[in-house]
Amino acid sequence: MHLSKLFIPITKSLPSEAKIKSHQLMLRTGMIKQSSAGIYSWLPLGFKVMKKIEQIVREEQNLIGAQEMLMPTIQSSEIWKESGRYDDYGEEMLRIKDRQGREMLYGPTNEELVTDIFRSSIKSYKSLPQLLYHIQWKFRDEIRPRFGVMRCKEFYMKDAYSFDLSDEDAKKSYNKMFYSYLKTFERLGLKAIPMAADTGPIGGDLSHEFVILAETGESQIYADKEIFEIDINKYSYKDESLKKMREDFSNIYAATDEKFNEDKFNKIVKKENQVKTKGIEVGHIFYFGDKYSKPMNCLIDDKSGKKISVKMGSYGIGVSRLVGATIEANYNNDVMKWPKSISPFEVVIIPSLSKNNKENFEKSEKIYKELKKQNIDVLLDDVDENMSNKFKKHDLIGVPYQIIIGSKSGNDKFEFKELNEKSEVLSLDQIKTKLKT
Ligand code: 5CA
Repeated sequence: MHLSKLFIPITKSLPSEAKIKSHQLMLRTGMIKQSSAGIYSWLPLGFKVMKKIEQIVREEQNLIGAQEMLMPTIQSSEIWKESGRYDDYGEEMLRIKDRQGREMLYGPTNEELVTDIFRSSIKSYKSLPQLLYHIQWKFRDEIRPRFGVMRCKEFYMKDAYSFDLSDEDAKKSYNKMFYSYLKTFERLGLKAIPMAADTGPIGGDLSHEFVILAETGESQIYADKEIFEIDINKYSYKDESLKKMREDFSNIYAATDEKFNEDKFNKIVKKENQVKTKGIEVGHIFYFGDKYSKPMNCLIDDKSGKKISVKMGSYGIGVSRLVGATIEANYNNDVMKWPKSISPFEVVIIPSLSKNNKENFEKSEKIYKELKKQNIDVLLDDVDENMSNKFKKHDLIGVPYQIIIGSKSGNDKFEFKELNEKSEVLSLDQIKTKLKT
């Protein structure tokens, strides 16, 4: 892509309504545009990053055998009345009437709808376990939408639902998802810590929030610093290993505000290990047994032919929130550096075009074509602007690698720079190898 053709409305000024760095950066680089309070359009740059995050989330879900589907955004109130949540959900639910006067709603989550789908087709323990997910827009009429995509009314979420015969099997599904989340966040370049959490309107008595540390986070967290040192790669998807992983995590104190117990914290965590800080919740998993299946009459035959309520859990990842959370974790001293796995482009070519430097321009075009041939997603900054402005702009766009065509580049060697690192002069083959590793 040539920068001059890219729809990327960069603004110089700092938007006054934006209080945290992710919101500021996303508005400044034209990743999003507010449409109304808590509702955003995703412009090409932001959309590209969000889609890359979505794809990683999808791949990790598929890896554990979760099956992708797509449920609608608009739901009927009937099923919510069956579960008893229609009234409980309160004003956060956007309620709508269709032309026949039927009560509809914009789904804030999908426990009811997926239970309805499941009960209409699965009747026997033989079809269990099942793990279904979709990635779909949700709507919650938040009283105070803020911080850009972090807390908005309309947001993009991956939500998965597990169906099992027994509590014991259901805990296995929970553990599998727990580990899958750790792997997902690791691929996104984030260190997410699972914390015992409250279950709120979703319900149940087992729940973990996955939180990344950030001063601007809305969750207050308390943890033993040892939890940050657990190496997740020593576990695997085998049931025994997953059980061990859960034990390892639950043996070290980590809790959000609602679950925090000061006496317990002081008693079991050494003073020098105590971490009290803020974090961003990027995922939340729940085990709630038959909270929905019972009132909704979602029954299956067990091995002896007895009808029992299926045991369910639900598992959410805030895909759109993750764009903001990744910025909070990686934007420092006016420089944004996207993790390679989700960067909007793999590399940017920045030629010095002062006095209409034709030679540099042609050189850049040649490199651009070469990299494209190799399937490298490359951005070429063909805008006629001085280098200092260009660098400032690219510090914001945050593509992690730059090829700078200026005084340090020769005919077949080019200045190559990783953001926040020193540059080196390399051949195009060396650059390709660097980008591929
Ligand atoms: N049904 C369950 C699990 S699928 C559920 O809805 N869980 S949740 O309420 O915790 O939401 C899941 C994730 O969505 C959260 O961890 C968070 O990352 C994201 N999320 C929730 N509310 C918002 C919001 N208002 N704006 C942006 N992201 C949100």
